[in-house]
This record gives sequence, structure tokens and C-alpha cells, in this order.
Amino acid sequence: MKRLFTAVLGIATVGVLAACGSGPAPGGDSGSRTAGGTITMGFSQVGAESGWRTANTTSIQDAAKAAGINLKFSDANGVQENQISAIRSFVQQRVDVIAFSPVVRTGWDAVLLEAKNAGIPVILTDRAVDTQEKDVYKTFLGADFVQEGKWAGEWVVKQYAATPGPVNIVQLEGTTGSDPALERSSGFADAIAANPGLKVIASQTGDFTRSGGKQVMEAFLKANPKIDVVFAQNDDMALGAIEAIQAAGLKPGQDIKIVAIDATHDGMQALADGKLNFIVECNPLLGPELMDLAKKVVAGESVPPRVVTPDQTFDQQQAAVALPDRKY
Ligand code: GYE
Repeated sequence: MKRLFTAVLGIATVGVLAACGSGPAPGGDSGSRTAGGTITMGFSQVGAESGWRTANTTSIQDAAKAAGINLKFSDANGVQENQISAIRSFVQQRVDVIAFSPVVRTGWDAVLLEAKNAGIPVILTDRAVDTQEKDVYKTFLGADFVQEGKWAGEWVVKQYAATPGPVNIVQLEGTTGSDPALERSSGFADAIAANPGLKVIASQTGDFTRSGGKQVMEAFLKANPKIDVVFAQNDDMALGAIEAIQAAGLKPGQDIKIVAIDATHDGMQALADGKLNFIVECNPLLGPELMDLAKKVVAGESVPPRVVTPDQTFDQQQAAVALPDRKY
């Protein structure tokens, strides 16, 4: 009976250790959890390419502090290899949980398997990955990018419902190979297919940056005598495009209509000022929800495999009303 009890106790202890997330460390417990039970999270951020990203970083840092989570934050400067090294170093440090916002969708299998084999749970934040591997992340927290692209496209469809085509659209894409660029492109294309007069005459990446948006828009304006609409896959590229349109002697929001995604403060200001026509929101304030999910995952509790953050849309009047209370 006593032996049975010891065996049961042994299993229970292993269970508790496994539930801690980092699991029993080979060669002794070098786990990063302090005696007080503080959770250590390694977070690998894409970079600081946009207003959205800056708001997202602040949200994660503030939420970690508020939740009492020890955050090891690493900025990859838009380079996938930097993210892979950061994640590897989090594995070596035996953090309790790893979260990251993948710069592109592919190429993560090896490092995700390393984390899995080390018993460290991973949470995808903001962007998804493509992988055939099983159980390499616990959950994916972020927006529905296809829906965002669809809403942007539906606005264009509605705007030009009574206009005989062709309506010439140029698209400023986000970072090539990134989840939001791929999905926003496909959602937008699906929506505008409703009216064959709507044509995407040029589409190129502006890398989600203001300078990228400006540069690509300058080239679009030189190459195309008639541009009716710009679809910018984020606010920063739309703001860059506004500069290029003004420099070409045209009125953004009037001569050329602009629809964007994010609804950051600067984008909303441009919308309220009439330089932009429509914005689909993408909420960057993922920090509090990420910390909740991290606590659950580390405690061994189950979490839904996908957590979608809700978004809304704004026209010029709605932007003017919403601006004073905007948190980002
Ligand atoms: O829309 C863009 C940022 O992944 C949702 O990345 C994010 C996107 C956001 O640089 O501004």
C-alpha cells in the first residue's frame, strides 16, 4: 500500500512539474521560475516598423508588468533569423513560456520543435505560421486578417457601385510572406471580385512602413496616369502614400481615395482630416489577453487553439467622433 502511495505521489509530482510548462530540466532544475512562482515569458517582436507595432509592444510590456510576469523582450528588427536566435536563446534560458509575432509565415518548424522538445509552451501573437508539425504551439491570438481585407474591399465595392468602370486600384502590400499581407490581399481580392469594373492595376510591397508606402506610391503615380483608389494594407503606408500624392499636386481623399487597415491614432487623424476615406481597425492591444493565456498555459490549463480579437471599421465622421478616446 505504501509503495503504491509513493508511486502515485511520484506521478503527481511529475504531473505538477509538467504543468509548469518548462518541465523537468535535464541535469537538474535550472528553470527560470523564481521561488515566488513568477512566470518568465520570452517575447520575440517583429520590430518597430509601424504605429501599430509600437502600440502592440507597449501593450505587451505594460500588461506583463501588471500581471507580474517577468518579460524578456527581444526586437528582431524585421529579420526572421533574429527571431529564430531569440527563440533559441529563450529555450536555452528555460523560460516558462515563449510568445512571438512571426515576421513571415514559413520557416519555423525546426525552432518550434526545439521549444516543444524542451517542454516550453509557445503562443503565437498577432500573426500565424504555416507548419505541418503537430502541437508546436498552444494557441494563436490575433485578428482575422482575411475579414479585414474583405471589409476594405467591400467599402470600395459600395463606393463605386454606381460608377461605370474601370476603377483603377493600386495596392500597397505589407511585408512579403507575412500573414497579414497574404490574408488581407486575399480578402480584398475576394470582395472586389463582386464588381468586374474594379481593377488592381499595380500591387507592390511597402513593407508596412511609411517610407515604403511613400516610395512605392511615387513609382505608382509616375507609371499610371489614372489612379482612383489606394488600398494600403496598413495606416503607415497610407500616410506615406498621402505624402506622395500631395507632392504630385493631387488631393488625397478626393482626387485619389484611400482605404487602409489598423486605425492607429495618426491614421484616424488623417481620416478625420479627410485625407483618407475608410479604415478597418486592427486592435494592437493584445497584451492583457496574452498574459491571461500565458498564465493558463503555464498552469497546464487548456486554452482555445485560436483567439480572435474583434475589430470594427471607421469612415471620416466616425473617426472624428472616436479620436478623442482612442488608446493608440
Ligand atoms: O497591421 C501593421 C504591422 O501584424 C497586424 O503589422 C500586424 C501588422 C499591422 O506592421 O501595421
